[in-house]
Amino acid sequence: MNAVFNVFMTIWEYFAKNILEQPAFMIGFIVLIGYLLEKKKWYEVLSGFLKATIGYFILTVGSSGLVTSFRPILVGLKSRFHLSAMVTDPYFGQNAVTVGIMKRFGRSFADTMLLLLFAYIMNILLVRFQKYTKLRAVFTTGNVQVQQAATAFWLFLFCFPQMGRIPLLIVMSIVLGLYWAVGSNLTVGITQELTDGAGFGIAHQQMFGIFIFAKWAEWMEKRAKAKGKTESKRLEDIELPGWLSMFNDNMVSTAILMIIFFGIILIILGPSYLIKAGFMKAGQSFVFYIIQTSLMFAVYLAILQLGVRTFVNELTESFTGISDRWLPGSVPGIDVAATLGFGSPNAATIGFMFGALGQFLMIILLIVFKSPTIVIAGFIPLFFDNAAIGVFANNRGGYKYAMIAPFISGLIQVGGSALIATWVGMATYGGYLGMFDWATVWPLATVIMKYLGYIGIAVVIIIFVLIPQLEYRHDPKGYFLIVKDYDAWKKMHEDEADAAK
Ligand code: ASC
Repeated sequence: MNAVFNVFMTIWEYFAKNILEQPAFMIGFIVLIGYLLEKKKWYEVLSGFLKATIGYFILTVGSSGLVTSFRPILVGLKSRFHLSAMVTDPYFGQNAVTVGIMKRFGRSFADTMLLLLFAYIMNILLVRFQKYTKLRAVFTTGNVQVQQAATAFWLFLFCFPQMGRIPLLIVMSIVLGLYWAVGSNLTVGITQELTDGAGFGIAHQQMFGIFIFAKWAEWMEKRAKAKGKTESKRLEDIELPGWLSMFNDNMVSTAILMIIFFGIILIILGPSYLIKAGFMKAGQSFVFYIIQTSLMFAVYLAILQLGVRTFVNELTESFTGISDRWLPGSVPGIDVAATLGFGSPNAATIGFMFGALGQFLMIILLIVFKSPTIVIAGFIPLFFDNAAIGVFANNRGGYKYAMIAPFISGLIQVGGSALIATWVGMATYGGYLGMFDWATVWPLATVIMKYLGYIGIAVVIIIFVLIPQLEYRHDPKGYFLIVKDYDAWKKMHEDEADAAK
């Protein structure tokens, strides 16, 4: 029995490490299976697999290029000024768990693979029994799930330090599995509208955040219109006149904004630090170093968007194979970076900038009010959360919300992360995940579980289970139609709007 289990686990670990935690292959294989189920010719299946995998890898080149170029610059502020501060970044957070969990709780977390297995089974079952659960999205970003499992492990141990290995694994599989399914499901409708029916949802770390800000922007704009105020145009509909017209071009506007933004940070760091820390070569012109570094932002953003364009069509076409046969009414949840290929490209840049303003303001407040934990803004939460929130808020409310929503998000990301990481003791180990949901939803769940104990676990589960039910109630006719047949949904929506006139 044990031997069978061991063989099974070896196979699963191979699969998890090489495919689940490599979303490019995960998406590639989903496309492959989808086309096989659609009985496409072998060469169409092969080219679909290759295009989807290559496209996703291109997206990764863009997103990891951004991270590896700009994360050290922000973290540089910490070493330049010898600050003892916590970096908000998923990888720093994972590292803090790995290092700190033994010291703090005397435990190590070796069950990641089992957790991934249970989570996938749970997610697929929740979608399979969609008639009851009303859940429509399957998470495919295993790399992110591993980071979240690490942080969740710490939060659960903080609430239930005595809980044994197996009960903890079970509770975590249920609660995390629900968070993945429910969070991803929340993004399905708004992502379908943003992408004009590309057929995916978001499987990442700010799903609740995106939903809340998207709905808030929409609601604010509706209210303003009802009061007869002038509408807040979408960024893509604004034509700037005269010299400002250069900002109509996404590459140009990104480049100029980033030269200002990173220019200021690089000047604060100063050439002698940059040379000592290995960023800049001795003898290199500081001015050209700033320009080149900042332009790379626009370069990586363009690569990221090319990646999205390369794989999205394959995914859209092939997934009907899977949803027709195995998982009716479902879509895959994918990396949030994919949404940056849609809507207004300028919204991503603006979201990032205003998110940074919010984060920096909150960091100043932490310093002024002598917070025990000072935060260094990590690049991943700063960019990926707020760029996406900017894109969605612009799409649903207009340009004003592409600025206000990320600004508020930035304040919350830093404030929420500082509070939770100080309280649960992660701040001591130098990092916290820092993404929007992990500065809001998860701290809230932690408070509930810490104070209500086992009843708290039940409360958290019930809240997660109820969310998709409420969403469904809100729009029973369109809820499944928007994934099953987007064009039909659009027509129904237009007819309803006409009838209301
Ligand atoms: C994350 C994380 C990354 C990035 C990437 C964005 O949360 O761990 O590597 O965001 O997924 O494309």
